[in-house]
Amino acid sequence: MLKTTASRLAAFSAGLALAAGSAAAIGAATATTPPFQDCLKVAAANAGFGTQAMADASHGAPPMIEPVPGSDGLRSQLAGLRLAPLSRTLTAGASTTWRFRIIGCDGNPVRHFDRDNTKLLHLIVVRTDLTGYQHLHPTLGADGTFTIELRTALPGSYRAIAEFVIDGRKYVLGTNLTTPGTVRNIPLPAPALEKSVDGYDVELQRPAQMTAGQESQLTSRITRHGQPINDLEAYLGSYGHLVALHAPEAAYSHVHPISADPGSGAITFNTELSERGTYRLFLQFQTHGRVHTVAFTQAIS
Ligand SMILES: [Cu+2]
Repeated sequence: MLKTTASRLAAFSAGLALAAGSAAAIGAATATTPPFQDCLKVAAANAGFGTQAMADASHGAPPMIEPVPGSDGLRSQLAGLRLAPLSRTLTAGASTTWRFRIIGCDGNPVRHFDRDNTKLLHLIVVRTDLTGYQHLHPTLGADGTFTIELRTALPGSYRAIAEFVIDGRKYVLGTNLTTPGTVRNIPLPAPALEKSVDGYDVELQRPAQMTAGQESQLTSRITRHGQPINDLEAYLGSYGHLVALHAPEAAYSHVHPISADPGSGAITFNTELSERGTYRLFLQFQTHGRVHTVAFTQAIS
C-alpha cells in the first residue's frame, strides 16, 4: 500500500513538472519501481493465479483473468517482467514507428503471449491530461519485439500502457513517451452521464454513490436519433470495452462487461475502482465494422 502511494505520488509530481513547460526533458521519468525481482520468488508469488480463469470458463462464462496485483499501469516493472521501449520520442501530427519488448526475469524478451480478447497485447496510449486516448494492437515479431505505428496529434507527455497475458497471468505495465513541442494541457471535462460520438448518444447509468474499492455496476445505453440501437457488434470478443484511468496519473483499470444486449444497445460492466477521486472512463463499441470511443469523467467517493 505504501509502495503504491509512493509511486503514484512520484508519477503525479512528474506530471506536474511536465505541465509547467516543454515535454522535451522528460527522459527517464517513470514511476518508481521496486528492484528487479528474483525469478524463483516471482514464480512462488504467482502460484495460484490463472485458476480463477479456468473456473469461470468451466461455468460457461467468458474467462476473466484477474490481473497480477500491482497491475495499475504505473509501473514499468512488475513480478519479474519489464516493459522496455526501444525509443521514447514521438512526433506531433505524424506517425512514428514505436517498438518495445516485454523482458522476462531471465533478461530475454518474452516471445509467447496468450491471446486475451483475441489479441496478444492491448496498448493504451493517452496524454497525461487524459486526452488523445488510443487503444491499439501492436504486431509481435519472432524476436519478441512489438511494433506499432503511433500518431500523436499534440505535443506532450504520454503514458503507454500495455495489458497482456503470459502463462494464464495478466499483467499491466506502463511507460512514458514524449512528443516534443509546446505543451498546452487541457482541463478534464466536467463529470457527465451523457455523451455523443459519431452520431450515437451514450447514456451512462451508475449508482448515485460509487465508493472506492467497492464493486458497482455501470450500464451504458446507446441510442441513435432517440431510438435504442440494435446493431451493436462484437469487438475484440465482447460488445463493449471499458477502460478507467484515474486522474491525474492515469492509473489503469480494465473493466469487464458482464452482460450485453446487442438488440437494445445496452452493455453492463462490473467495476471496482480502487481509488477515490476522478476517473476518466473510455467506452468502446462497434457498429458496421467501425469502433466508436466515448469518454466520461466520473467522481468516486
Ligand atoms: Cu485491445
